[in-house]
Amino acid sequence: NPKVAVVTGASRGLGAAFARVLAEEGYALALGARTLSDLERVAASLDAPSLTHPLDVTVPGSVDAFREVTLARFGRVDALIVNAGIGLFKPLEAFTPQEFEQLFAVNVTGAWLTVRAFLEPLKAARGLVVMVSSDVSTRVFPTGGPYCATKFALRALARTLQLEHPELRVLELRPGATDTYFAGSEEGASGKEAYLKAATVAEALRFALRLPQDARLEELALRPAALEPVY
Ligand code: NJP
Repeated sequence: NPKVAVVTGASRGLGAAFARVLAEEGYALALGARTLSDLERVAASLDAPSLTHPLDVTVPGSVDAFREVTLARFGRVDALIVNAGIGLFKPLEAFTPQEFEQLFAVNVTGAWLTVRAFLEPLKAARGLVVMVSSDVSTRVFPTGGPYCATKFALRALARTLQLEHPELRVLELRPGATDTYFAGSEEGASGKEAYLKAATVAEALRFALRLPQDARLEELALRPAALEPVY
């Protein structure tokens, strides 16, 4: 039986690129996002056994249903890619309470609900959990306050998960600016020529998958080589 990987936010952008690398590495795939038609297009482009299921990570029942169909089809989970996330950037006082809460609902609560749902099968497989955070999980910038706060929080969750479940391997994957549909953008839109390609970030996942299992790869940060470094 092939190893099984679960990817949230797999319908486009980084999640679709992670799915491609996982398929190439021989994993069967459970792909979730809200837009089923986009998910199905991704799945059809992959040479791997896969299931697609509508998933809203902010809704506990939706996350649990995704877990149930995954286990019913594949019976195990070896890797969980906690990738679904949104971005919104403006000065602190310009956020509405709804916008502020939605960022945390998807990026933080959604990540926690996802990990919680898949924890038992992951532990049984001594599996890999990849938390897709950001290069801004340890720094901030104007207009980025709420988004950075969600990624600081995700880093805290990743590390707590590792402490509480040492049989897992928890990787915090930290991409810098990447050319996706993030924050209302379009893949390939002008102005993002210097950004990382999603496929490049996915090579970091491939490295983590191939690394001998005596290592716990805790963190990987990537920044676009064409942009000035920032720390
Ligand atoms: O963004 P995008 P990325 N429940 O918009 C899904 C982080 N990151 O690939 O639900 C379930 O192309 C959405 O699908 P749909 C970022 O914070 C990025 O760049 O159908 N899924 C789509 O598949 C995020 O954690 C950059 O709308 C939900 C996917 O999420 C991760 O990378 C830099 C959902 C988003 O695809 C992937 O983002 C960085 C929900 N409630 C970190 N809401 C960057 N791009 O520059 C959305 O540091 N999705």
